[in-house]
Amino acid sequence: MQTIGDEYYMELALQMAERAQGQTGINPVVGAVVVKDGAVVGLGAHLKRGTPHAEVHALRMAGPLAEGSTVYVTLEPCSHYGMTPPCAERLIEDKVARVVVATEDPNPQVAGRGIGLLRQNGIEVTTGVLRDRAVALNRKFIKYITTGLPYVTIKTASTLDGKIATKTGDSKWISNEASREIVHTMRHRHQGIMVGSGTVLADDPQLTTRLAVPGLDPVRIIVDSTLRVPVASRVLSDGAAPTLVLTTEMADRAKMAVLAERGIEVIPCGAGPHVDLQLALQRLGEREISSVLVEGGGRLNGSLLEKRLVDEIVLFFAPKLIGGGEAPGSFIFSGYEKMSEAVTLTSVEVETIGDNVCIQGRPVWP
Ligand code: AOF
Ligand code: ZN
Repeated sequence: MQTIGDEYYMELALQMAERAQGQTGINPVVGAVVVKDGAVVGLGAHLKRGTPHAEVHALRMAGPLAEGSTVYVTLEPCSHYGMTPPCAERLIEDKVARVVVATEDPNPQVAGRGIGLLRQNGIEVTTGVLRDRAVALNRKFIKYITTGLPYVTIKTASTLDGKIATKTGDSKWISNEASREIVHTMRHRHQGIMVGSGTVLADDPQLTTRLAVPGLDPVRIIVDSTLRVPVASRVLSDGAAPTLVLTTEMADRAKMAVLAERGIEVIPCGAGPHVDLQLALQRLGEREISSVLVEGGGRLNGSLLEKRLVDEIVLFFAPKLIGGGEAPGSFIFSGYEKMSEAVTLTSVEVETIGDNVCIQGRPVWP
């Protein structure tokens, strides 16, 4: 049964987990709080894959005070031996009285067994406290652990007339500096960053996390069906972060070898002529890339949208108008005939960032 104070302590556990976003790899972000006789006696968060889980850090801090305590944890305690031993067993050993869980662990190796184990050992378990927030926080983990495919976020920065560059290809800058800061935090929170070959040719971007703190660099993923990106481009030559190139079986073997020599993995995805994007996501998942931020251009965005491979869209709009029939839009694909066929965003959030507007949501197809 939920008691007064449960949301208060779960809130603290969620806040710690939120701060660890981007640094746990394919693992979820998790926070834990140990409360005894009305006082917090232990705090913990899972910080990095292969290191202790949130509950273990918090229980270590609590020491002997863990006995008879209530432990708040944002994800069901694990019941399996992974890179670390099961947290449910540790909670039982430490004789905690009650465990409050925000949401169940969708990992098929756990999936309710952690909660079951606690209950079998006489520990009172309450579930569902601030569940929606806990689920939203681990949306990338949840998709990856249940499908093996990375969570795909498309980010665009466009003018009010939906353009991502002028008719001559100029795009620096469309969104304001504060919006660009947010994008760098988004890079930190994804394991991969994906662009099409056209974007590399037009902008020669670095695709690293530079402006914001903290900042881990995602793996750079270039979608290049014909291997036309020059080896001198920054993503292929600066060594600032690992780079993967997704191409097709039709790609030039000699160029593949040149890239391989430079330590760049080239992954053929399908027979061609275009990269099979569904297969590409599968290949990325196999390499333990559980989230991908797509930063364009319009063709890659359009293809992913048309193939329904997108989990989330974040659009930044700047109060500018540039016109030009040839100026690229943010989603280029053959398009629908009727408004009733339109892709719609749900769970929409709107935020103003100075004079820019950020709209984000989850696409649904009719
Ligand atoms: C918890 N608390 O803090 C986390 C959990 O390889 P391992 O040992 O790190 O196990 C990873 C799995 O454990 C992960 O897929 C998820 O099911 C769970 N993560 N569980 O009780 C934590 N990070
Ligand atoms: Zn665990």
